[in-house]
Amino acid sequence: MSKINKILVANRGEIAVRIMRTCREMGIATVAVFSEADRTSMHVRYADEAYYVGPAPSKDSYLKADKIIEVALKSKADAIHPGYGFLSENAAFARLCRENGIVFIGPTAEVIDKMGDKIQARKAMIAAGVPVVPGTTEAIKSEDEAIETIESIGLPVMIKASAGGGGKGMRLVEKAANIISAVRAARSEALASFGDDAVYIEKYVSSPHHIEFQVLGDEHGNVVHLFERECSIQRRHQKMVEETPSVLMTEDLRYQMGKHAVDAAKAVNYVGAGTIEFLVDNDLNYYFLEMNTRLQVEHPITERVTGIDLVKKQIEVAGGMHLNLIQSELEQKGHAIECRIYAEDSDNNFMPSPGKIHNITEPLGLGVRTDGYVYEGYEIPIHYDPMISKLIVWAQTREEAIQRMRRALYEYKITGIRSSLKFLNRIMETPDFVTGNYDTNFIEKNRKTLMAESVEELEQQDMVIISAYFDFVNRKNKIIPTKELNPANNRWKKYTYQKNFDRL
Ligand code: MV4
Repeated sequence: MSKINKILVANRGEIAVRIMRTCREMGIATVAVFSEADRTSMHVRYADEAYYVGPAPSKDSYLKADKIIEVALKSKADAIHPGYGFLSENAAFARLCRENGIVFIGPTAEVIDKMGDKIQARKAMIAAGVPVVPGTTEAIKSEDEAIETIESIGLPVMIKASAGGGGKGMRLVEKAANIISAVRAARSEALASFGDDAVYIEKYVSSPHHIEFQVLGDEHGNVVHLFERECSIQRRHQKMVEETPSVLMTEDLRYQMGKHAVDAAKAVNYVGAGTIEFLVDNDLNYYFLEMNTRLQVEHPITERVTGIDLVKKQIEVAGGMHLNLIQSELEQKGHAIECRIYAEDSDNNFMPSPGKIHNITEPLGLGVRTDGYVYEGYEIPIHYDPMISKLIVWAQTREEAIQRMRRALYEYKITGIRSSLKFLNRIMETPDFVTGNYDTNFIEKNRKTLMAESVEELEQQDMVIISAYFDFVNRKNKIIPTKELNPANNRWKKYTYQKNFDRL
């Protein structure tokens, strides 16, 4: 047992603030680290102490393991929380913490290593009786071996980098004639990206759902799962919307997958918060895909339906405490949805849109949570992830949660930069989302309607301006007609508000 009194948060942005909020509730002091580009960032303001660690590029600051350890020692932090991204799944960093007597809030370096190697992870899962996608259990040694593999498991297949994950270094092979060139391409891409050219082959699962289970483990061998998250709404391996429970799930399937998620974590003596990713096909067959050994971006929806603070649990078990959770007593209450707000232009090929936040008004009210960090006048740096906020809603039913999300998106205003707010609203209005009839092809399948600017949407934009204007006119108890549909193109006419303003 090690008492944790002070935590260094080796991260930035919304997740750094999220972690520090729990630290504050637990009476734990916080240490921030920041790069040149983050001098005015919210996590620096929020922390009890903050230390400069280097220039703007991540590799010179947030990825500088030695520098971060040095700050932890200097500030007498007992533990380091790595958040997600950056050093969160870096086994060498976890080892370095241990060697310096600092608690790494996460699993052991050995477990990070094992799960980071997708071939090793597959082997461990097979040994634990967890279903994996049919395919090879060793790295492909020769081109002949690749051909033999497709002869035994059939086409199509996916070639994947053992050191990869999250979609990097993947190749789909549909025709036998392409296998050799695909293996070569995957190998060289893997070598270039990860310094390791080991690849393996899996049977291709078409139109799968991405469903993941949250697990928690402690040093005393206790492991529970906190149910699933449906994460199929992604674009280029970038998640946009997550929800729990999954519409696809039955009680029986949840029980089976949950049991396998716990078996997976137990097989590697997992300590901390982790995620078991599954692919689920249309016949509800499910396969272990990979394990993420970190706190995930989408963790708040799990917190909302289970009532458990995942960061608090991470800190407790990292200090050697018992989990104190009993599987049979855990329940999913109601429905939670998360929308990720990116600083990007959804209507212009999702181009990043860094810049200064002119105005931000976040939604409030029943069942709404926002995990963000930007404020009025803040300039979003170009060097990091473009995600600026997460909007999480909860309601008793899925239908009500969707309505609440629409309401919250309506209230959310960000000016000065482009954001994905409009795009998210279109997702909330897409019939396949509303009915829950979607898989990982959702964005591609609904591309046309997701990109179109509907009349309703233009109306809503107009309403934004009108409601702002009402603040003024209401004082004189006078409402001026402010909108008119242009019959020529069915679009709302732009108004000269200034003129009306002058008349008052
Ligand atoms: C697959 C697959 C189909 N069959 N593996 C993409 C991210 C990486 N973690 C694994 N991925 C996939 N692996 C087999 N054998 C389809 C995907 C995939 C995907 C998975 C989850 C969520 C979105 C996805 C989008 C495209 C492809």
